[in-house]
Amino acid sequence: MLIRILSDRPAASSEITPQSIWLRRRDFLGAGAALGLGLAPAFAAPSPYSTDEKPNSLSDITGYNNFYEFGVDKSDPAARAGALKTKPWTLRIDGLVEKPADYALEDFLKPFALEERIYRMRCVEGWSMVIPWLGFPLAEALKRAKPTSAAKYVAFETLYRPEEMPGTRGFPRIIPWPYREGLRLDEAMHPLTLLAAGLYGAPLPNQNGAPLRLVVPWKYGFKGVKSIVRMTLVAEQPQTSWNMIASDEYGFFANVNPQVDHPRWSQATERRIGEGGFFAKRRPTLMFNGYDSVASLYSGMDLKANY
Ligand SMILES: Nc1nc2c(c(=O)[nH]1)N[C@H]1C(S)=C(S)[C@@H](COP(=O)(O)O)O[C@H]1N2
Ligand SMILES: [Mo]
Repeated sequence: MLIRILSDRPAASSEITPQSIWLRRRDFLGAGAALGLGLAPAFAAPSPYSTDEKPNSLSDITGYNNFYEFGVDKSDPAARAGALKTKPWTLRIDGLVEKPADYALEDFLKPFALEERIYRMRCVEGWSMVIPWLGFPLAEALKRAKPTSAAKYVAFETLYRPEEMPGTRGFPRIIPWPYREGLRLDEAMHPLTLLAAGLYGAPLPNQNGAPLRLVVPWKYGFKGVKSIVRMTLVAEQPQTSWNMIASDEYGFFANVNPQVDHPRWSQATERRIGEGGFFAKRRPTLMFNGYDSVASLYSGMDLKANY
């Protein structure tokens, strides 16, 4: 399924308007599926989970990134993540599961059908984008690993390979590497939560977290751990990088919430990347980034205390 949808080459921002080609290809594949040609179902119909908002351009998505392993500027990942070697890639699933394993990434991906999901993404810094991911629900991968009844959370780790990651070599260390994130098991099992292997119909560019990254659209972007090498099922809430650095600014839940300000700025509005210039109007930020179906995960919880 992967090879059927993905060419071997990541989307490159140097290509001429690849997003317009992508839009035409989607029409074409949709028509093909309607004719019973058995084309990739991912493109047969828009996912009910997708937003109908216009996706950001490929150059915005691949040129304005946070990936601190490659530097703290938004342009650093595009300039420096080319050094990251993503083949071969091993993914470990361990902890409280019946089937712990080290997978070669190709083997890990084989059972899953990639689906296109166009998601709104909101960074804690106050900007947002719309990104056409290619991925599959994390729940499917977790079910295969068979979490035991003791598993309550999933802990994620990014690759830590200083030779290829200039942002990890300096002092002071910005982040206690490897970059770590976590989800409560019910959040991890929610159908909106994706493991993404691609965007705009092609494999993930390195700066977006190749070869596999997490996407949780109702949470601030920092929960979306990139270039994952390990997922561990655990009983206790795991440590997460931003929570370790500044727990008063970045909580474990990190649900998008316009009513809970960051201690240093308001979260009530956001700037959509690619929209107008300096005077472009900011948009109101929506509770759970507009993904209301997740509200039941938090019923009875004080979302001001659990930010
Ligand atoms: N390993 C790692 N993952 C990371 C980050 C990072 O610095 N390192 N930054 C996070 C933040 S703050 C955001 S907003 C998103 C950005 O993803 P994108 O560059 O694909 O838009 O990645 C998240 N995942
Ligand atoms: Mo972010």
